[in-house]
Amino acid sequence: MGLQVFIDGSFFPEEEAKISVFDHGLLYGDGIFEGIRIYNRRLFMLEEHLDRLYSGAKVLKLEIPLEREELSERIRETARLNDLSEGYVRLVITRGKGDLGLSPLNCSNPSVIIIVSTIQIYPERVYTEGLHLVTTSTRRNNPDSLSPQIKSLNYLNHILAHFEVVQAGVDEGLVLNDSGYVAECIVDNFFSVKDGVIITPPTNAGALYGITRLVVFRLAEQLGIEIREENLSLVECYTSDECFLSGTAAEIAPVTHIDSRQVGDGRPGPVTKKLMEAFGDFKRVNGVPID
Ligand code: PXG
Repeated sequence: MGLQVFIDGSFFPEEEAKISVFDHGLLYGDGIFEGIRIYNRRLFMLEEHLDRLYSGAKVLKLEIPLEREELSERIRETARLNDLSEGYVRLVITRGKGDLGLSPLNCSNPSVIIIVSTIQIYPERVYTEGLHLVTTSTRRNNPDSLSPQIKSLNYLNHILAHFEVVQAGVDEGLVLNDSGYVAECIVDNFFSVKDGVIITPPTNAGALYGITRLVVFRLAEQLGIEIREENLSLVECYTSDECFLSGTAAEIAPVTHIDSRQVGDGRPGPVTKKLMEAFGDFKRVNGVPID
């Protein structure tokens, strides 16, 4: 049996899982999403993902048609049905079907889509050897235009940055904000380590309030490693002792080269390795069981 996709209360086989061409998610990118991991038959950090989803919906005046408890139950049901012990949940809320004008007021029924599959965005080797980054000329959205805190269905900013990564022949991009400070990576949060202290850009510098970033804060605290939110310049990144990134798809991954400069000794650093190990343990036992 192929994948079973949840759309608005029913399950459909992957090939038959379709939405209207009049859905404003398609026509205008009007909607939001979450990417959630399943580890060991548990939905990792589910509550935190739902917090972010419902906050984004509130900003966009998007009425999620399911109460939080019911949505949570539907996600568990979809995960069970697809029987993946290790997997990835893509939860999408679109504005729903409307007419060809952009007004969301014409869309009376937002859609809920739940896809459960797998995801791997980097090859295995980067976890032992480290990622090479390039600073992209595409900058993070200015919060005055579209808050980077909203995980919207419009990722064109990130897609343009991704083209630059491909052109440079590297693994990932470092994205700056309008002030020239590091915001984050394209779909990950970014961290620098200097003299044993972890520094990461504050969310008001254009970093998404990442759920894995939150886990990094918790693990650092448990491990007794100081972690601070501060603006990071490129010079500070180049001269870090070590760097790493975090994200639902990436987990925690070492960064060893930025713009053709070697970070530290060019190998994954000790703080990064400690966090990766702690994350490996943490993810096995935390999360909402799908059964
Ligand atoms: N910044 C941005 C812009 C992101 O989109 C993160 C940081 C990391 O946040 P989390 O909460 O995941 O730790 C993201 C996450 C996908 C995909 O399918 C994208 C993300 C996560 C999972 C899958 O491209 N973005």
